[in-house]
Amino acid sequence: RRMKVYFCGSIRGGRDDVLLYRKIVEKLQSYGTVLTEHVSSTELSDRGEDASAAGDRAIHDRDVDWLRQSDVVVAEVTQPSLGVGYELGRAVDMKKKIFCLFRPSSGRCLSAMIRGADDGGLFVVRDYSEDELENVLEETQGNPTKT
Ligand code: 6K6
Repeated sequence: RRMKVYFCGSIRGGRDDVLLYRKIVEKLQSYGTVLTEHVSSTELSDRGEDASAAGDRAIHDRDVDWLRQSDVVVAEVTQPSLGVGYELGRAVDMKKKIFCLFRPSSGRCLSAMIRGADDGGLFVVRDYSEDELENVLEETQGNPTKT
């Protein structure tokens, strides 16, 4: 069975990093099924709207359901997003394996509630720069399950 990856990235929190999300999702797709491909859609604005205007409750319920089904959660947390923070909190409660990727070069300081959640086990925060992306994503594959 192919591994299911839940990718988190900012939508209404701001779309500045969408091209990076695209690269991450493309790489993750070589490891397994990415349930949340739309997060990296360049069609999706920061209002989180595209042609399929699903209501917010439907989005929330579907995403929580996907989160439950996922084997691993990968979040790009440089652009602050309430939705991503919420997903990570829910994922901790579900005891999922979580990788948070943060770029210090942004000049931002990551929330203590994310940085401080790193337990060196299920929840890992990884600082990286864009040129390290490939290697960092490989680290999210505990045991290589490449296609
Ligand atoms: C409709 C069709 C495609 O996208 C939409 C509308 N918006 C969302 N669709 C799916 N997931 C969403 C949507 N808005 C937020 N999320 C989830 O929350 C994603 O999984 C992101 O990781 C996260 C972003 O939260 P905000 O607070 O930055 O929007």
